[in-house]
Amino acid sequence: MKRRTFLTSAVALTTAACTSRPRLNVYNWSDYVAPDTVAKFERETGIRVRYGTYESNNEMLAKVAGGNSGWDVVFPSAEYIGPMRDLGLLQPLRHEWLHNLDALDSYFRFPPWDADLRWSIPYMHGVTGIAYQRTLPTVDSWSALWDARLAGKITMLDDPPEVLGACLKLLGYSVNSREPDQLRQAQRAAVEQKRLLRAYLNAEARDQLVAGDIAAAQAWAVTAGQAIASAPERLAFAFPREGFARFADTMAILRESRRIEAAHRFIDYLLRAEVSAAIVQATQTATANAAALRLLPEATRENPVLYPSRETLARGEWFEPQPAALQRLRDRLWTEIKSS
Ligand code: SPD
Repeated sequence: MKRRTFLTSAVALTTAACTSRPRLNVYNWSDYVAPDTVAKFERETGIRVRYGTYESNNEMLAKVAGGNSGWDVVFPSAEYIGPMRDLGLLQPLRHEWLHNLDALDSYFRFPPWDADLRWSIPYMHGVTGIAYQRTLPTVDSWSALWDARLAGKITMLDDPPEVLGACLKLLGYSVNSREPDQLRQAQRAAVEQKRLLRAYLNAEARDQLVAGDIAAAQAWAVTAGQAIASAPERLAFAFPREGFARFADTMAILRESRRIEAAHRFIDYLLRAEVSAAIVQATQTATANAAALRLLPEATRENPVLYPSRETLARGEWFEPQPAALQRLRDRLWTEIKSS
């Protein structure tokens, strides 16, 4: 075969392969789908998925902020939706392609951060509290994470709003405080705490809790729930009496995406009650999907770490986006905490 003919055939073959097998790039938190969720979607739709995971909003944002990351679908926490939209990073959603929207719990159908779900679809939710070893005396306050007797066996989340939020709550303030003086007091509490810390950890805290290397950890309910499921006799979760943050992680499509239809198909697939229920069973998360919840066994629906009572939840606060100047102050305080 002549070189020119060969090249033409190779290009034709490659083009055929690309057009016959559409692709989608999905970037999600770790442990947020069941082991077979993506493979089943690929089999059902013929869409090939490149699936990557991250451990924090900042990690995701750092990748996608430039607008040419190559990812299509991401899972930002609720308070990141407004800022990401304002930075032009998000694609408006086409509800006519989302046939399973009615599966959502009525609260999450009209959430305060994106009331008409124009930019994001709620996926999972939870609270941030304290995962701890049952051998400790009563843990019911953020002050447990400042207990010098636990030095070297305490971890905090590697997440600026969460750490500042816990410090603000310890001091009796809102996690969303916009008072520079309160934020500076919170920073001092974080710096003072640092000498007691083993590390700032997100998902990695789970295995260390199970192994007994961590005595008490600031943890997302989902991570704590997974750890507790592995060692229920040894681990427990506290909703601190001073109050705590609530989080909702959402599904969104990046403005840079050239695979908008496939991206909507993936989101709609995750909204399907059976798919969502299987994810919740496999990952021990709290879902925003009411239809999925109805399919789950009572023990899952009534897991008090994932689905606490209305009274307990009333002590929580959703994170809110911050005005730009205060966000810059918070970023600076966090950098100083990390480098102190
Ligand atoms: N492994 C999944 C953990 C998801 C936690 N999201 C929490 C966001 C808090 N702002």
